[in-house]
Amino acid sequence: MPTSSNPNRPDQPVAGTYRLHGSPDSANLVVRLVLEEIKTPYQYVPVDRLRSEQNSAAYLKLNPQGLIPVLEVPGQDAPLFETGAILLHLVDAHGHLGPAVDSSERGRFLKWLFFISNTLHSELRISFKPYKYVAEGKAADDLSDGLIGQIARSFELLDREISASGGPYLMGQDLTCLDLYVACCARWAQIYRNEGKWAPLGTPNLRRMIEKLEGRPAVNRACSLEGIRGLPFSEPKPVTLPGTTA
Ligand SMILES: N[C@@H](CCC(=O)N[C@@H](CS)C(=O)NCC(=O)O)C(=O)O
Repeated sequence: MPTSSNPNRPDQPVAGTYRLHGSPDSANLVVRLVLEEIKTPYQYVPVDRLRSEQNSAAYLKLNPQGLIPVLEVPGQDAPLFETGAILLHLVDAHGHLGPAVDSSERGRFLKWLFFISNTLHSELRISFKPYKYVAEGKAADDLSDGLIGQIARSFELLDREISASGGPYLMGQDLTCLDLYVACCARWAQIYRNEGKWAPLGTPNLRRMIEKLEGRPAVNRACSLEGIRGLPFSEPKPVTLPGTTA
């Protein structure tokens, strides 16, 4: 099953095909995991963060925030940005990795999707770049450390929810995009500016879930395409490809 059409020529759009704009191990990882699980073709368009390409005039037309990822979706009147919105669109468009609109599980799914996007992912982003908010040095270190304490509490909530749903996933028996999103957050909480601050040791249900994901072929394919080596979630190592440090 082809997963990435015309991967070598992202400058040549293929009609009717998704175009994912991203840089290695950025938030596009979550979208790529979902696209690979859905087994739908897509083109990957690299954004060079070392050259700050996300702030170029061309990229700002796709996402005026200058943030990665963007997904261009055939049939939509504008490119999609915001990871949570992209996931929700893909789940609904493909009827996969999340409950249907009329399902009794839909509300539970939505509340955790918004929690992961609005709280967990947002706090992680600030913990990586506290100097955007306070002076670099002690203030930035304190902010980043304070956030990781809050992030640890969010992972504990998610751990309890996996237990309450019966596991092995957040929604119970079925894998959803929530699990893939949480696993990426667990990855990022252990590396980059957060090295050594948190590990999924006191969250056994979460740990089992991320280890289970590491056995999935689609997860391994997506991670390999992002330049991620080894166990991506339980023993993450930063990627060393260009464009990953900004
Ligand atoms: N709320 C956004 C956050 C996306 C985000 O923070 N992207 C980072 C990469 S992981 C980015 O583009 N950073 C570039 C920059 O800050 O200039 C989403 O969920 O998509």
